Amino acid sequence: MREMDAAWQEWLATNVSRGCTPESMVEAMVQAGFEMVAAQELVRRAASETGAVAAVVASPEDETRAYHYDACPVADGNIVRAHDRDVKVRVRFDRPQVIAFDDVLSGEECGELIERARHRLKRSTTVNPDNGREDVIQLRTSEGFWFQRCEDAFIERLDRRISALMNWPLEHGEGLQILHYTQGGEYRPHFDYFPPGQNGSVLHTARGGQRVATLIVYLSDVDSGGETVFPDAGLAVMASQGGAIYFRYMNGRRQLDPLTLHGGAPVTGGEKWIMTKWMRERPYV
Ligand code: PD2
Ligand code: ZN
Repeated sequence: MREMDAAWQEWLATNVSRGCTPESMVEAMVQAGFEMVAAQELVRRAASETGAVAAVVASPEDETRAYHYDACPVADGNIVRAHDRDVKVRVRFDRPQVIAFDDVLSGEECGELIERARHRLKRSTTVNPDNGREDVIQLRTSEGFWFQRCEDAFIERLDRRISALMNWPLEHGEGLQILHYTQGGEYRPHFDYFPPGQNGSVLHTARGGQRVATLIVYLSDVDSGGETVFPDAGLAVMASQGGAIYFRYMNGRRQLDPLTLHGGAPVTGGEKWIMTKWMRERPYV
């Protein structure tokens, strides 16, 4: 494990004064062989020594403390105006922060997304925690297709609507992903954030930082099964065409909420189509 020396001290001081983000410095140090917790503490100290704002780096105490539920960015109210559409709020859940919506997409929009993706699907992957590679595994049995952010006028309209609904900048969003599950298809419980301290996460957070929130839009009804489940919160949300579920797992202190463990239950009748949007803490470019 790498140790602090004069060269790293100077590197830290220079980068803090240049205005580098704490996150990017921690990432570079982890890649160079520092332990995550040690790197966070060293960056925090360097930032406070030079008078920079240190609060943006979670201190080790913050990491071990219970998750702090700060204000959710999604607008209050029964209806949220999202760019070009009024979206109905069905359920708000505080711990974890989960919101279920109706009418995020019209039936025609759902149909168009399915038809555009249907012939371009590839078996879904998950991030290997050790090396960051994308592996095909039995825990995730769906097929997917990615649209580039704002790749044409139709996709741009949806990207803008979703960014407005999540109240998070468009540029911080990954592309829209379409997922298709056939009978028996499932996604076993997992976190959408990249677990800190795993080598594989370093690669995936280098672009845009950590994921902060997810929106899953249901493009189809499902005859039976296929609900999105939060096993530690005792919550299940049924798929309903055009509806969506939002959940937020990173707060302003950069803590991550373990109660957002979630999965896609096995589809036991019919098929399931969804679309996901993952938002990052910084621009995803
Ligand atoms: O298909 C789902 O309901 C589901 C559940 C949990 C999808 C994802 N996670 C995902 O794509 O991350
Ligand atoms: Zn997920």
